[in-house]
Amino acid sequence: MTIKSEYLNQFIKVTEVAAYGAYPFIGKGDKNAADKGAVDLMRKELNKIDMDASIVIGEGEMDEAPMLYIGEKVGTKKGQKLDIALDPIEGTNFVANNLANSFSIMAVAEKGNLFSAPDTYMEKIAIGGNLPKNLLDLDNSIKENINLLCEAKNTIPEKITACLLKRDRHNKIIEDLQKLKVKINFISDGDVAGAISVIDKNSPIDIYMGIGGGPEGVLAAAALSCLGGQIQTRLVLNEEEKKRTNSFGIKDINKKYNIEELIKGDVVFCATGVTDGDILNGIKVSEKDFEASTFVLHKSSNINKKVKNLHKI
Ligand code: VTB
Repeated sequence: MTIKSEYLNQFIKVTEVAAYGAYPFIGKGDKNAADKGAVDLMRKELNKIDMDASIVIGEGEMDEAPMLYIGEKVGTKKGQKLDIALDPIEGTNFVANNLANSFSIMAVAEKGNLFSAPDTYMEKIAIGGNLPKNLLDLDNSIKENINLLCEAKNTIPEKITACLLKRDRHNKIIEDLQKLKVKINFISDGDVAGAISVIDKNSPIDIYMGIGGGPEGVLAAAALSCLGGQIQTRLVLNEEEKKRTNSFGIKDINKKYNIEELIKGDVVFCATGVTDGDILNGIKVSEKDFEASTFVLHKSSNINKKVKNLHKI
């Protein structure tokens, strides 16, 4: 089974409307207000769609998120049974501070086909297409992984660019990469875009690594699975989270997940720019309408496009 292509424009509209919901909060210094602006409109739009869908990755668990919580049912309940992963605003700091590369993101799969990652940290390693399957492993040393990648790409570490979130927790990885003379491209936030950049022909990034959000890992995997990239992940839980693994439905907390275990079957991925960025323009508003730019992927129909849409306000 595949996701019916009639849904595509409706899903695109969901992230476009959500991005518009955050627009009034661009540069206003309040990331929670920006998030809420997006969540409110996103939920309304999702509930217009004839589908029987559940949120598997959303704003958090029911007791901490009033809307778009994990387990929430969305849609009219008529239509295909689907699972949804969403991040109404990926990069709330970027929106609050009017910085580039904030997106509203959603991935949709058929029921049961998305890994429901808890809202914890996740270790990730992602590489692009046309490389041997499961080439790298989180348990390898940085040196082993870089050498394997170099061998497969027929290049040398000096010519490899790695992308990482700039965080102190990555100091050891950074030190190892620097010893190997790998070029590092730091990002301050937004590791969905960071991980996807490994497959972008216009980006110099060869490998994405480090610890970011779990939900963001699954969203990145959704895009990479449409584009032929690879990602391996492992949850990183604190002591309190380890006690709650049952409620997360996770049996083995040390398990490494390859892309096929994060995303199965068909998938649709939509990301709409909120602020202007490297990949997409942000929301533009005129008197009567707003313009949104969206990156759209649909695995089974090989759709990989950027679209621009005008919506009436
Ligand atoms: C991560 C990353 C996200 O926020 O969740 C990060 O995956 C938060 O990390 O893409 P810290 O707790 O270290 O700040 C983002 O960068 C943006 O939501």
